[in-house]
Amino acid sequence: MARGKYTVNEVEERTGVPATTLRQWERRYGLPMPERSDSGYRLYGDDDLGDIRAMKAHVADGVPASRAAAMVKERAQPAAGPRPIAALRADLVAALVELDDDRSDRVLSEAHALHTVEAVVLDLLGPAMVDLGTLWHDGKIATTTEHFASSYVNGRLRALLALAGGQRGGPCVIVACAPLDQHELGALMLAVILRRQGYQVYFVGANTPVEDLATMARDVQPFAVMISASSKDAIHQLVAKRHHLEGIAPVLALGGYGFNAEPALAERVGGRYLGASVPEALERLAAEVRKHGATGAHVERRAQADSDLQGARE
Ligand code: B12
Repeated sequence: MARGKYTVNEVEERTGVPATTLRQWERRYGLPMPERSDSGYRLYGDDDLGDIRAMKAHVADGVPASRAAAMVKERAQPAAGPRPIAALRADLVAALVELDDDRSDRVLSEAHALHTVEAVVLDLLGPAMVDLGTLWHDGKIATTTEHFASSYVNGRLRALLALAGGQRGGPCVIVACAPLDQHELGALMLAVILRRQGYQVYFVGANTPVEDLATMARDVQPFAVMISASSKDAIHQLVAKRHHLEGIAPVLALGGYGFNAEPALAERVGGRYLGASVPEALERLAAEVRKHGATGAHVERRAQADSDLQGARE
């Protein structure tokens, strides 16, 4: 027998929550999720009524609707161990959609208490950005909301990058985005994880001119230059200027949304596509480090340059 027995108007009458609000809660927070009749009408059950009343009470107490929905869902689930990343991700997305940075901070504090930095970065912040991108792409959130969320996540990632320290002894890597590419969050995530693995990372960020990148590489002598590109346009910028990238470092690694869609384009830039997932990319990078035995050479060269400079100053 079907669980749903009340139409949306009947639920409005019984709970006092307007039908428009019920549909909004469903669209935004997935609560309640009524069944549908054969002709597509919403049919609510007694459990749904209970959830709606609980939600209404929380909202009347001043709890933001997204948090209220999360509280009702939590209550509906049997008490279990730590909240999984997927639940935290939904909560973070809801908080950012509400432009609520205090609540976003609380979700992230919980995430850091329960999970590794790698998991928070790659399984929570990254997918949350993709969720927000989908909401924006589908016209469900405003551009200002997407910018707010990007800027919030950017701030958190930069804090993590700073916390990971300078790692001056490790193999040196420059992380940059392709020319005209403003998407730097993926590259920033990569930079955080690289530092935590002991690499000495120079994070250059968005929209980096290739000529300047080549100049910088001559100066800091990196073991790898890692470039992120999120679109075909950005990749075409790299292809057009590929002569500046030749021999820029023992490893020229390419990645990001654009290369994930078409890995073969990496060859046209003269570099190597390391894979869509950061752990996979880092495994391949580590294999290159071992193959070149380059850590020492590059680090020593840099140390020599530093001490020459020091000598010149004395
Ligand atoms: C946030 C965002 C923005 C923000 C960026 C803010 C910032 N400071 O970074 C802003 C508002 C600036 C923006 C602008 C635009 N955006 Co935008 N944006 C996004 C969004 C929502 C999230 C991007 C993100 O952070 N993803 C999460 C990270 C984790 O994923 P990632 O970048 O792929 O990175 C992962 C891996 O690829 C890997 N990785 C990344 N780099 C590298 C490098 C190496 C070497 C390696 C090994 C691995 C690696 O590590 C990361 C972690 O897993 C995406 C949607 C999406 N689905 O991604 C659209 C998206 C990327 N944007 C898109 C578009 C079209 C635009 C605009 C053209 C929109 C416009 N009309 O103005 C402009 C372009 C601006 C420009 N010149 O670059 C499209 C791109 C489509 C395409 N391929 O051409 C997307 C996919 C949205 C869509 N579905 O249409 N955007």
